[in-house]
Amino acid sequence: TAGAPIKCKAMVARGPKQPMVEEEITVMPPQAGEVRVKVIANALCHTDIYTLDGHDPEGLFPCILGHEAGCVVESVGEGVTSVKPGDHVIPCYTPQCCETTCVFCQSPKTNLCPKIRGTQGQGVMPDGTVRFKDKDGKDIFHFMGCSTMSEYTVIAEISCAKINPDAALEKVCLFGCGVSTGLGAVWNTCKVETNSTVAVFGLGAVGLSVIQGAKIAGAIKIIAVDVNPKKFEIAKQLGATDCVNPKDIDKPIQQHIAGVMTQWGVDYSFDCTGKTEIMRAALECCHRGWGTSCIIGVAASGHEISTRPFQLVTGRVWKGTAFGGFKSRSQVPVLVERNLRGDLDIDHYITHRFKGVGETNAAVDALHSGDCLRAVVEY
Ligand code: NAD
Ligand code: AHE
Ligand code: ZN
Repeated sequence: TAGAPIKCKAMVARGPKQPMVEEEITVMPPQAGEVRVKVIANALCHTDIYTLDGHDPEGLFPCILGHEAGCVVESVGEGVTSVKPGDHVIPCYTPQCCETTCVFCQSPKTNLCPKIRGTQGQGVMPDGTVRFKDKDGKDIFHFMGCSTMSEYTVIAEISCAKINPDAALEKVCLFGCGVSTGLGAVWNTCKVETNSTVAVFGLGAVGLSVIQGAKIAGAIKIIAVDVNPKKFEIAKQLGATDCVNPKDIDKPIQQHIAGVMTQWGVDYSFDCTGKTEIMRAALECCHRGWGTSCIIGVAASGHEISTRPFQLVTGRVWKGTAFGGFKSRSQVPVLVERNLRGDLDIDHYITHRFKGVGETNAAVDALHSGDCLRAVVEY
């Protein structure tokens, strides 16, 4: 049953473009259909920084960011049946209500359960209120239904993926966002086939997991594109066959890929940069007649994509993905099992480790350094 309020440390984002502030906050008990969790480790994703930097049209302040975490259930609210105190869970910003009346959960075509999306975007729990109070008793907003830059947080039961407790939470937290997204974009959203050719733009953890997923899917040519050549070594280790820096090419990168590196373009391409001009290049380097380009990157508020409609008339397909199309509560535990069995390694993404929630700003600095794939902060 739900307990008393908990006082703990959290990083509060007070406003856009400001460092987060370590504060003592109060985390209220979970209400009906909610779960209070102790966060064991949180990894930074570029999307946290995008919202902190003021680029998210849904960004609200003050808020507690963070959405890639490994947690242990502390207490549950009324009516919660799928998890109990002590269970290990990964909070998922794409929930899965599994209700027979949810046409999204019932469809194999999507993972976009809309059950709590409205309130999630407003920074509140499904009943319209928050569970976080600052030291003056003022409300702090939630973020992406997770808010894991806090020693304790409250999430909806339908956002909890219950995982095997044998998995190290400070590692498998990565399945909460970036790595799952890249793998799923390849396997679920695009269904990349054996012998396909692939181009990946942006070699952060998301782009590199696209490469890892494409290699597992049997792609024969994987072109890795980044303006930071320091990313090429790990890209090759994960399966990239060719690496290219657009700065070294004297023509638009799409013309180099479709024309020089391949004859007609690639079967599949992925934007993992969030930059709309790169999204265009990714579409335009696709194969005439069938090439499919998948947008994964999140573009800044106000930025829009464009291309000549002729690109689509001549058979290219533009699509996008959220959380790689994975249905969170049923499929995240399967990814964790694959990792435990040793056939889905993710250790290489963790380049930086920090201790204590108060070190989260140092992790942000690391992510900006250009050498960082994932910085994991253990609490
Ligand atoms: P990251 O910052 O670690 O990686 C981005 C990479 O893009 C960097 O290596 C950078 O050097 C490279 N890059 C920047 N400009 C470039 C250019 N002009 N050409 C080629 N490469 C360029 O970020 P990440 O954590 O890997 O996330 C990547 C993107 O995916 C972000 O936009 C993030 O918000 C988004 N994202 C989306 C989902 C989803 O569900 N759709 C999930 C997770 C992350
Ligand atoms: N809030 C932004 C959109 C942000 C966005 O697109 N988020 C991705 C996940 S990024 C994870 O690192 C996503 O899955 N979106 C689907 C959803 O329902 O939020 C905006 O433009 O308003
Ligand atoms: Zn993310």
